[in-house]
Amino acid sequence: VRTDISTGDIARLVVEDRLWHRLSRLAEFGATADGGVNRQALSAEEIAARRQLVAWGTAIGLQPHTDRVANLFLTYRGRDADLSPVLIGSHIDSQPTGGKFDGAYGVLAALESVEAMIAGGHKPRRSITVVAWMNEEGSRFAPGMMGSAVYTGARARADILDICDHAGRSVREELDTVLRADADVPVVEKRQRPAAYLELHIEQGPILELESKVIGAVTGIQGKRTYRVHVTGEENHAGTSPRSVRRDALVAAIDIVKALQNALWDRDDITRFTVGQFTVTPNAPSVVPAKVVFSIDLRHPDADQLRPLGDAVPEICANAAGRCAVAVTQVLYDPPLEFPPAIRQKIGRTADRLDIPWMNIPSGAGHDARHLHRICPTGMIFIPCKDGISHNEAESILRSHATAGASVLAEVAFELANAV
Ligand code: HGY
Ligand code: MN
Ligand code: MN
Repeated sequence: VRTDISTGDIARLVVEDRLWHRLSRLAEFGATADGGVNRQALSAEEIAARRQLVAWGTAIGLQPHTDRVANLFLTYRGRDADLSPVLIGSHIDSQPTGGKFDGAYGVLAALESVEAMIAGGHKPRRSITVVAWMNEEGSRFAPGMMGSAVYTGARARADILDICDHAGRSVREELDTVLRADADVPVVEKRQRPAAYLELHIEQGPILELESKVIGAVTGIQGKRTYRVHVTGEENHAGTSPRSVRRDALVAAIDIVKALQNALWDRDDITRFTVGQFTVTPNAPSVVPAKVVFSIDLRHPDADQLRPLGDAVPEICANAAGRCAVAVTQVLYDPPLEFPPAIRQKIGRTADRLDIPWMNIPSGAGHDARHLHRICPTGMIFIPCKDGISHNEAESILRSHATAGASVLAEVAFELANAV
């Protein structure tokens, strides 16, 4: 057993073919016809993918466990297993038209990192636990980052159990199904804070590619406020009801979205405003829409901008609703955050030591690292994705970049787990 701090010898034990094979294999769970994945949180596809992860982990001696919100953990026991572990991972749930790498890459590269340590007989002082967080994406059950939020105490388990998907299935029901499918995986509630958390992820933006860098040492995550807007009108006959008496929820919702777009437009294109979900009821061609429910995803890197922009949303909606009623509920308010420089600098030094071009980079996308950052020293590592495309079936990465990311993750994770 070697206990010295690795000087790149773990990186050399990362096996590109094994990592790439697993990325391709995991992408089969929920594979879509256009080359992406639809592996939604707590779905049958995700259950199958979990089983595959557990099989890969146990095959190399990792100890699997889960918790009561179906976060999945695979632990490589350290020399001093009583010490708090270093967690490394991401998520395996996807958007409905997701890519093969968002989340899954971070989990599989974490598994590869640990396998490289084991192959070289490198046993760190602290245990290293590979983690797949439940429902990061929040597309089936909103809000996202549910598993890491409950794990870190940002949300109470009781608060998420009755959240339902479009089909009316609740988190409670689906959690039961997942935990029954994993009946052979012990359910263990968190005993202690992690010593540190590292998340490797694709950038989901174009900067690394444009700057010809392979590794991003992530400085922080921009702020995000999400809302659900209910516009209520009155269904009526499309052929007989005069415009003068209509209360058309769709027309009102369009006016509201246009008013929001105008109010949130900024010259330097920093603000991110998205209406991604938009449902019309009864959604019948000859019925004046009675109800529209739509989502708002508002992001900004500056807390002093995000606050007033978000605070103005309810009034903008009310002023543009015409004769319809409108109700605006804020679903979450995550302020911008900055990761501790110490871990970020370790990432940069490791990339230098491995002779991999790197840069500091902010994250426009949200990640479970947001929640871990509140309870332990946390860092994120990015690799490029082609044209910065993500949340899209065309999402793709280079094999060499996948390996580079796993190499940096393995070295930094080992160093953190060996720190005295
Ligand atoms: O939406 C996000 O930022 C994350 O990719 N789910
Ligand atoms: Mn992700
Ligand atoms: Mn995502």
